[in-house]
Amino acid sequence: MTSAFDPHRAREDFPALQQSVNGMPLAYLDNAATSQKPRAVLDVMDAYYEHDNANVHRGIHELSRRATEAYEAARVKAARWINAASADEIVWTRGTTEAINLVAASWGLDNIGPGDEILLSVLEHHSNIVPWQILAARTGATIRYIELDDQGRLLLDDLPRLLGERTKIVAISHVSNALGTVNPLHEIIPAAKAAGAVVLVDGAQGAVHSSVDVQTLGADFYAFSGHKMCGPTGIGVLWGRRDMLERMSPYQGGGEMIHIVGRDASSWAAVPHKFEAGTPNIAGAIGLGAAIDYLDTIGMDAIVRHEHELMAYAMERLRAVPGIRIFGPESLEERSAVVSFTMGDAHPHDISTILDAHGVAVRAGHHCAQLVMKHFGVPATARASFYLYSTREDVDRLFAGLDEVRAIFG
Ligand code: C6P
Repeated sequence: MTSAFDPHRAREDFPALQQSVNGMPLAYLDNAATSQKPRAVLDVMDAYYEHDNANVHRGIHELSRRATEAYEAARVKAARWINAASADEIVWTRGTTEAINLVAASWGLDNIGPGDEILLSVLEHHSNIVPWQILAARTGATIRYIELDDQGRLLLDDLPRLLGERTKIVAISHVSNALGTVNPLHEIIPAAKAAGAVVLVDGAQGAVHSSVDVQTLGADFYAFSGHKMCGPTGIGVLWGRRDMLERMSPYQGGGEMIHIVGRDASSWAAVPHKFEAGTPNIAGAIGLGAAIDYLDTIGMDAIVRHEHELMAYAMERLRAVPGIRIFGPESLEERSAVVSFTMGDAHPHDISTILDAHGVAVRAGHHCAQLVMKHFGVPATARASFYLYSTREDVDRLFAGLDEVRAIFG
């Protein structure tokens, strides 16, 4: 299956990729923001609403039984996707952001106090900074940062100095969304663990482009979003080691997360339901399950190989563009399917607007990573990001658009 992978064939599975934008066939290169959805996912979600729509875990009737079965089957698929020991370790959330907020509010408020330290990196997305800042403000804890080198790689030599007995948690991204840097988790996690810290991995850009095995990774929490890996928006996963989840307080109170409710106090349902108050995103979970099935038919090995080849082609061409500044690691081995760049005096918003006129979609801005922009002394970059259905033709279209940027801005 993997050797026969053809991105042109895969594109046919994605209705949104069949359209023209501004009179040109769409070259969608904003996959780090969100991926397109294959027909298989759209069909499964339609079928759920057309035939099985009911609330889960609440009714004994046929539709509720079907909805519950499909919803819980998706949890098993999500567990398999990251090789979790059990589906009970999969907590459905709205996405990576909510998963991190859940840990900061629940584990954090129970375990962090004045003088404790939270270790982050300058590479982090705002979703893996701001929840910790809120926690630090509430508890009197201090936030420390792993700094970056001039290629946007973590300065790991500083780790022994940064990790100490006060470090209660290390919250680190698997892959940077702004630069594509793949962080060496195999070095960071053992060092954090040796210092006695809990480790959370922001896997929003990690679980999409690589096989994740949380049992060998050694972290305590891993968070990811369905919408970046062919699934719908509004659904994501917090994986937590079962013993951690069992010791944690609930995040929100409401229906579904309780065992018994009394007048003054209540007891909680078992994990993962303890963290899933209220009617969940049932169609979203089922859609993410279908996305995992779809990705399984292609195989992560094929996706990784394809993205690697495409990145090699894109980087070779990009490096030859006059006036371009490319951010992030030079080595493809340290980089995921993302390339951030600026061009001379052209503002990244202008680059994106010109590319859009050519039907090429890239993101421009700070990418919710303002600390990264500050490190490089720029307000924004343009960012092209690839996925399984991206092709060399997409890359060529990007270059044709950049030619025009050069023609306008010199
Ligand atoms: N990055 C991007 O364009 P949510 O929004 O909860 O699904 O994911 C948040 C998030 C957390 N961490 C990382 C590393 C991310 O890349 C993202 C989402 C998108 O780069 C939208 S800002």
